[in-house]
Amino acid sequence: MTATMQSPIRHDWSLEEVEALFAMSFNDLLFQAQVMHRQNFDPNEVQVSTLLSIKTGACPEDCKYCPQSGHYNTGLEKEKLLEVEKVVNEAKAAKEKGASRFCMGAAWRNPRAKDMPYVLEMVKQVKSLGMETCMTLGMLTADQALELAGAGLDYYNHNLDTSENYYGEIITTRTYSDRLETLQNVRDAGMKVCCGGIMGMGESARDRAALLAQLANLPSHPESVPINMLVKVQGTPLEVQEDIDPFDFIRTIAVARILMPKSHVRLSAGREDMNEQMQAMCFLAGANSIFYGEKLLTTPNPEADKDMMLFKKLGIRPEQREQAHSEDQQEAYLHDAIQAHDQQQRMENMFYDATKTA
Ligand code: SAM
Ligand code: DTB
Ligand code: SF4
Repeated sequence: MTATMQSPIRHDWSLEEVEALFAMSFNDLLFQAQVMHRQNFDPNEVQVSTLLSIKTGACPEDCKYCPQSGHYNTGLEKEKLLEVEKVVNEAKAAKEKGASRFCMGAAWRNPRAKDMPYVLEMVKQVKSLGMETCMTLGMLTADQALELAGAGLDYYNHNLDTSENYYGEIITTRTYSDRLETLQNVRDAGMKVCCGGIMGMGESARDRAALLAQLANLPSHPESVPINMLVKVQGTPLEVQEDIDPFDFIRTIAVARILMPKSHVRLSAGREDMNEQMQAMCFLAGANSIFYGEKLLTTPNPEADKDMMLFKKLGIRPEQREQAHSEDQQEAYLHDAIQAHDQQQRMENMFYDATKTA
């Protein structure tokens, strides 16, 4: 495929156009998504991130899907903000198991001023391990976003979760525009955006199309687009929600790939309830990132060994960290430049220059 044949990056998708993609025959849609995927990525590489809950439960928000909301009784044990050292040890363990990005999540509406020094220190220390860093802490002011970016945070995760229309059915304690404002603050601070949603919350096909259109029509596409399948947790209002049809979930991944060709599309929460064949179809549809490690924030995720076995069966490799390459390259260039400079100095010292006066 030559570069000239690549489809342009668009930010002007109409809802009807996105619905038309969803309405394609399954095979045609998957083929189109796979072609798009191959134009932009190595189809056999998947990025792996590990998640850690740095502050668990007792959240003041009322997100109907969430086991951590203080509004519902899910039997979850609450935990205060973890110590920096504990977080860094978890990050080291994740790195040893092959994760290239470490994502830290807190059950907050937003971080308080007194929390900021601790989270900034976490970012600095995890980053110094050579990992990419990601945080999801709720809403951010412009100043907080700048502080996190200053500490070296690479990604900020803040999901739109569903369409603007359906949003009020799921969350009442903050608005869709609050979410868009945080996303803008993250962008303005120069961080990469991780933003997606949850499928299977009782939303319509039109809601799914509207969420993807909203993401694709942001001024810049999120670099990372998590597509979560609802994890039904006992005690939450969505505990009894009917399952999403697996083909509708795979279609959502494929449409996300087509709308946001250069973004990593993450096959996010819900993999515990998917068999290997379904996950393989999600990769075929263009998913190229997963959460890796036996726990998401509070709910189970497939064991790391099981994921490595699946990768082996499918001939998939974990994606290496981009920045690490460029940092190594930079170091190599610097080393070469210093050597060349030294060599020149030595040469200059060997010859007497008659044109120079003492
Ligand atoms: N409190 C912060 C916030 O809401 O922005 C950060 C943590 S919150 C748990 C991060 C995301 O996890 C949510 O936006 C939602 O998309 C996802 N999530 C939470 N519970 C989930 C569930 N039961 N199933 C699938 N995704 C879930
Ligand atoms: C995202 O989109 N999914 C992750 C991450 N961003 C923070 C969280 C999934 C949470 C699933 C429920 C739990 O484990 O508590
Ligand atoms: Fe709180 Fe985030 Fe859960 Fe909503 S999704 S209840 S904000 S932890």
